[in-house]
Amino acid sequence: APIGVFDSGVGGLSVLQNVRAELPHEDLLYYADQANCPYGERSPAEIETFTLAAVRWLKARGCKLVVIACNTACAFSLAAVRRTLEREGDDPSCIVGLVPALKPAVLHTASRVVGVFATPVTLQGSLLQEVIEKHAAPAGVQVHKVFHPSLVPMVEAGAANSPEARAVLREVLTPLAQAGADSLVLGCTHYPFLEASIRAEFGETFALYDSGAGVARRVRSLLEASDLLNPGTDAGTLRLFTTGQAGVVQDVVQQLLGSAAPVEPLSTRSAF
Ligand code: DGN
Repeated sequence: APIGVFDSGVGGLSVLQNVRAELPHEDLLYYADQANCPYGERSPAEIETFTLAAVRWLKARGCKLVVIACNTACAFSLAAVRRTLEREGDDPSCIVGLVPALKPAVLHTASRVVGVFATPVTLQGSLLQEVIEKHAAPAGVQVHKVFHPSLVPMVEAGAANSPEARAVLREVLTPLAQAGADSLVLGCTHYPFLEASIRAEFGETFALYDSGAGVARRVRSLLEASDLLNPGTDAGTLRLFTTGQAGVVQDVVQQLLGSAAPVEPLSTRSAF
């Protein structure tokens, strides 16, 4: 059975790459909800509806585990999605969520000032608040939250390395550097694709943290614990589906993954 990976768009591919590297023999199904992207400024109720639709679709395609590779979708909705699945008789432990990787940044920062770069929903969400209270506050580490609405659409448009993206990054991250931050948590799964642009503008000013590798290790340990790892030795397959326009998404996927991967259209109605 495959592993399902879900995001509002192509951002979750940054997590998928980590899962693929950790578990190269697993088959993967990727669900990208471009019809509703970006999620960053939507209501928690809307996001929960989209997330449940995606998870149900991936489960209906036989996924043994589903990764919600979207911080925004997890910020308010992760617990609710798990509860709903449980009510429907499904095992909620088959869902893996994620939270901005603030914990390792707090552990390693020398300046004691850390930036979290994510969508407004993620920045206001209860999951990040819990991590701040549990790890940053007791260590006396200052957390600066930063956001810009254009960056997810730019990554979706294949413009992660454009002069426009670099100009936005300069605008958003310069105040952080001035505030003394030495660490930047990429709290949106689209943002690891901006790493080259961040480095081009800021060099080694910030140590960068994202959740991809941690999520991949968690997926491995959950599958091991339930004896669900694929015993085969062939390379796993990858199928990608979008609620948006397959042709457009395919070009961006190729750019981000560095290899051609066909994207199949998915009717939004069939997801409900
Ligand atoms: N990639 C998503 C995240 O990690 O928050 C959100 C992108 C979006 O839809 N704004």
